[in-house]
Amino acid sequence: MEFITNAPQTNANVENEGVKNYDPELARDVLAGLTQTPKSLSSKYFYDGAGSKLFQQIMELPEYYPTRTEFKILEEQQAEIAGFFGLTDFFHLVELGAGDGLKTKILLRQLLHMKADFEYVPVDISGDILKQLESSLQTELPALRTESFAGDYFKALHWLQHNKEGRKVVLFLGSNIGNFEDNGDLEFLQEIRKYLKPEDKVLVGFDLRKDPRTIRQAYDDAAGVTAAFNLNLLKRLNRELGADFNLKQFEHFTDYDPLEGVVKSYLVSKKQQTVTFSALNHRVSFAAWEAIHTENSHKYTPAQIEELGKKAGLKSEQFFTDEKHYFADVLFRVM
Ligand code: AVI
Repeated sequence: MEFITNAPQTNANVENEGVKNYDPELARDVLAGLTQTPKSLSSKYFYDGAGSKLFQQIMELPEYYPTRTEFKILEEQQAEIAGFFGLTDFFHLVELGAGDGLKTKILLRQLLHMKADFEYVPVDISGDILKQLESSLQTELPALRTESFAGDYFKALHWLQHNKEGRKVVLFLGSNIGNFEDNGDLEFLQEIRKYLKPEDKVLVGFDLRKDPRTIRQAYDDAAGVTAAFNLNLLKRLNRELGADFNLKQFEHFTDYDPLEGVVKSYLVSKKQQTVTFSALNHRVSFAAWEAIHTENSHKYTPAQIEELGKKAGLKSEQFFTDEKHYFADVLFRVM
């Protein structure tokens, strides 16, 4: 049996020899994650071009209820939600992780209809997605004032601090808050809170606890799209770091723990194998059935949401939810 991690590699993988310029942050994170026990890879690396497309497909799956449910909440309660933003004076409507803005356009249309004085500031890690969003907004909502920011959330918050004076309403939709590790959800809200003033507001999407089977199915769909989404991470490492993961020798596994309220997703090695990262001169060994943790997806109780807000210095002002109480968009004000 062979247990090699981080061993220098002598024979370059010919197939991927071309990888010269790799993202050093990706390389550092991947090596750190795959040389620790248990192994892990960050879910933030899911979203390359193919991963973003697969996520779009996930959002349309019959089993994946969060997107549909949040869409309905926004559609049915748009006027009330917009009213809570406070429409008497100018504000920046900042959206962290704007993506294709499909859900947000419901609120944007409503705000324009209510003659609100605001500027929309979409933030996303992907500059390409922002360009597409900007051009669709130009055609669909030409009266909208927009300035976007491409970068990670923390850089965006820093940029906002120095470039967008005045009142802010921050949107963090889609239950992205559930994808942090450990106390990352609290730390993230605390970080947002640091940049806010007493008159500012935050609207956050939370996936709520429900029948554990409903939750489990949402992350293990019959068509295998979520499996492809998870496995695409290995494809990305093959392409960007010259790795030689054989995708047939890894499988998607996911489970929901109703006590913890977390869906945990893994890529499991089906046999004992060694993967070579030719661009990094590293090899990583996997035991048979060894798992790489790839994602957490937290589900919340209303009490947990209030407590989370309180710890971050945010008071929950209103829960906007659906009739089955599957999902909640929660409006917080600064305490
Ligand atoms: C982006 N995020 C909120 C999704 C979720 O539900 O945790 C990502 C996802 N992973 C598998 N399916 C969807």
